Amino acid sequence: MSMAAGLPARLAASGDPRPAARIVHLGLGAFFRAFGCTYLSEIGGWGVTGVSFRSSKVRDALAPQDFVYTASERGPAGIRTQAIEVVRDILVAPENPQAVLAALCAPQTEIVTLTITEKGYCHDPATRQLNLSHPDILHDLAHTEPRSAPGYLVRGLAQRRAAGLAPFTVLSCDNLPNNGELVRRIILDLAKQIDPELSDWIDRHGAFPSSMVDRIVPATTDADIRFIEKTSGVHDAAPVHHEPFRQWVIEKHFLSDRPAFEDVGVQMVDDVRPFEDMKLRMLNGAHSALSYLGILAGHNTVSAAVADPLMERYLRGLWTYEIMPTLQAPANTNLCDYAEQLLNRFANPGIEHRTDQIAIDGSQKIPQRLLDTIDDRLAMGRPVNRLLLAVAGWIRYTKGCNDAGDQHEVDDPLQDRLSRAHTKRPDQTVRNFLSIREVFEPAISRQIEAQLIEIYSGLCRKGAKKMLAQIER
Ligand code: CS2
Repeated sequence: MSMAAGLPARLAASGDPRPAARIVHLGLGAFFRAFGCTYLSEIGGWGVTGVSFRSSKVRDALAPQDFVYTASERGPAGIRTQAIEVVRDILVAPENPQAVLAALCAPQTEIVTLTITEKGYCHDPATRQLNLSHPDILHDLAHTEPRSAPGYLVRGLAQRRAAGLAPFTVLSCDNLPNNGELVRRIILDLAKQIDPELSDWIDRHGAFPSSMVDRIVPATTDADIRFIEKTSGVHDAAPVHHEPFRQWVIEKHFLSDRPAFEDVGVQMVDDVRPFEDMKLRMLNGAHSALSYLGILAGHNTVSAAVADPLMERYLRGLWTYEIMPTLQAPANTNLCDYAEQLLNRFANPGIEHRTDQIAIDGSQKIPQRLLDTIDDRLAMGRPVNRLLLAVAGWIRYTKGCNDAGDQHEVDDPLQDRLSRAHTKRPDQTVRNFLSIREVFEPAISRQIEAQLIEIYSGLCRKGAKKMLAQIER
């Protein structure tokens, strides 16, 4: 351990040759650093230019250590830490939009990967259409220096076209169904507003493979930074940690050269949908349910929530009776085994995954995580009571306090609308929520109204624990 003036040495590059940046990643947060970058690190030859849309925090932390950071796997077998050297630069979009456009337009940029979160697509979660009155989209229509991720993609593609370059492949890695098709439509719709010929060019020459991504990555805390310092003697200002499990399923459709994904266990498929539906509904749907009901019942982490026998029983029922019957199992996958594996992953004591981290942006997550499943169940004429308890849990959570009366922040792009929807009368509150068109489509609202009012009223009166205990009756 090298110490200068009592301080641990700063993490630095190993000195091995580092790959040139051929991928631009929009939205470089802990998830992609602990997921995509670990795959790329094993594949070799593909470096990444990261882009941050809001804060300069990750860039400021990583620039002094040459964008090298540690990724620690925490699982039953202990902790395994590796240095990841694939990130070559991080650009902070609001500081220098031209630098981001230049990276997108660089001839060596072949792929643009995205983890911009659900709200980054500037679409209506219920209809999955670009929201043309979104303030960032209005801005991007009027200015050539964009603010939104779709704006950067469209302006970047426009510059490539003008320079006589081929488009880049756009690879969405967000938890949205059909994420490739979604980003394609959003880009084409925005491009059409700017220049219909540009939209045609992108449609003819672009590629938008969908992908399913999966690894549980909690937010990094100061304690994690101290832990790395204590165990390795090196100061890493922005380490990431993650569970051992990872799964990446990508559609084969790329424009040009791409990393040899299959060499490191990535599944390259023709149709990612069965994988996406399984993961979004079973993992993310359960995550959202556990997070809202868990917060109401006083559980701060996913592992604490699943250690509660009421929660575990509810979760098993949710998967077995309400979610799994809506799914077509992907090739070589047994849904019961998948559920069992999920429960083990959620219980991982090495991963402190906060329920309030998952609770963020519920209005953007509920449609694909819970409402699509409810829609399918209703079409089958089958019960949806556990799914509705999760939706009711979200509504109750957005009141800003748990069952014990402890206050919490609600972080959501529709936050004002959500807090205005709360009234003293549970039935009116539910009606107000169901009329939020960005989240609930009218057809589904009509069908679930009466039962949701009943469950939500019960949740307000009795609390989450009692509702979890009686849900099967
Ligand atoms: C979580 C996901 O924060 C959330 O909403 O449900 O980030 C989840 O941990 C990942 O999708 C796991 O792959």
